Amino acid sequence: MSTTTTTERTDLPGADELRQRAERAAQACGLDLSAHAGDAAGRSPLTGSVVSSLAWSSAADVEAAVGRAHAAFPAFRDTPAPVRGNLVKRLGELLTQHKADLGELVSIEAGKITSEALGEVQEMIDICDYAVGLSRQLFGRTMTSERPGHRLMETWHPLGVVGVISAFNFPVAVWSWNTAVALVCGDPVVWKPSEQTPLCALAANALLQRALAESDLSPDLAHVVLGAGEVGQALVDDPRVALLSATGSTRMGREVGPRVAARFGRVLLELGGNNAAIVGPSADLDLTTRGIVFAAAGTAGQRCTTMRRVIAHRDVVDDVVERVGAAYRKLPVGNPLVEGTLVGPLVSKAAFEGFEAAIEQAKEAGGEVIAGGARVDVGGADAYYVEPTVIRMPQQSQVVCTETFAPILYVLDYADLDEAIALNNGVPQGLSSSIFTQDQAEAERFVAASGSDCGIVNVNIGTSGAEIGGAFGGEKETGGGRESGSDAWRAYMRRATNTINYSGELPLAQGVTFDV
Ligand code: UN1
Repeated sequence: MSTTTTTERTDLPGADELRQRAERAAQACGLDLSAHAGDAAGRSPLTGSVVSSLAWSSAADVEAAVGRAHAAFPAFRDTPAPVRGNLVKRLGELLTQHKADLGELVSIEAGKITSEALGEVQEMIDICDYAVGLSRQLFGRTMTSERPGHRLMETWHPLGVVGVISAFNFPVAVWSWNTAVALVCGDPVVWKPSEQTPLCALAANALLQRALAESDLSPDLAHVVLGAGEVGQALVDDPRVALLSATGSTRMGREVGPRVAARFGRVLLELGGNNAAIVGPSADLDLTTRGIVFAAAGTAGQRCTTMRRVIAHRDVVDDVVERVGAAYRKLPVGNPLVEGTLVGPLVSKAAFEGFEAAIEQAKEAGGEVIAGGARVDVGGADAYYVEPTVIRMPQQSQVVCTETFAPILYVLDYADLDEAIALNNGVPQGLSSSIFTQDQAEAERFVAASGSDCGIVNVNIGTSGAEIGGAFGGEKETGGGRESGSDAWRAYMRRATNTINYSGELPLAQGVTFDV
């Protein structure tokens, strides 16, 4: 049964119109498309039609970009942090001005519904605001010394070139988390976006280039390199890239992490998630249902924070399944550019195949499909729209422990909270988690050290849609990195510990004597 409910949702723009819309939006952001023309075809997941023909970079181009960024570093390092903050302030203003343009590109290249695409640009504006404030708050500590007439202090200094590798699902926001913070910290950025979303990346970078020019700063402080394997590898292996911040699959992180470590570079990894919500017996089930449906079906299940598992108490599991199933059957799937659509396309054929295979495996493991499960006939043969799917599972089998980047929600049940927490933690990934409960003791147990083992632990809210003010990232196979707010900025700077002796004597630490 198809869940599409209106013709607008099935009437997608033709190939020419879609391409024109993408080009207009990119040009409105100041992108000179002719300067990037080439033969790599970029396709929109809305219909599978070509929306860009761009030149991909070579490994030599990456080397040159890193070289120019590296050469621009010393002057930028010496630019006062609040002046660097002014640059980011200007970027935030330009993003505000071009929110609709960039949002449209995000919809066209990543397939997000308009509201979520605009939300992504808002997230960029928010991190710029945050970073501007941060530019006056790159605080170090002072410590008491064990020696008389001495003082200990920490100073934080710019690190060097930051390499950013980002994924299709947050094609511009993840860059902005890294870039806004890196820039106030005094670091140039070289960015390899997803091959799926090159126009978004070039358009966002065009806005930053404009902010740089207006701030009389070097254009070499920001570069985009387009391409796949060899381009990413060149960035990973370049010893001048002081920090590599990579978002993507656990498989990618397993490769990138050791390579950067082998050259003693720093790495910040934001990898897979397999996020669960526990639903306690006291949960407000109206709120819970809304929280689950947004987190599990929103963005067509393609956030790393997407809710993939519900672990509901035996007393409420049937009710939860019924409510979530009913909500899923009404979800409008289709053209993400029209108002009212809540679920856009999957990004690719491979994503669709992963969706189908996971449903088959779940059925083999005893799963019962409660809602969804089928492809929706929208956008033609080269577009992959699916019904968000709920599957009741008898236990946490292999397929449930695997991240499938599609809107599949597995429902498990539990008898006591310890069991629920063990299920929450019983997967290799550790990004996000939540509990829906009105029992304060349950909530406290979930957020305590012996509760959820994830980097994000929420109460009465879904697993996705984090604000930029907190540190974002997770544990275990999620990679351990933290981006965005709180003190995540420290990853983008180097710390020096200074001991200042104003005593006129030379007492040694630990009481050591060494008289010469
Ligand atoms: C991602 O899916 O890679 O918390 C990032 C969220 C968003 C960011 C997701 N603010 O869902």
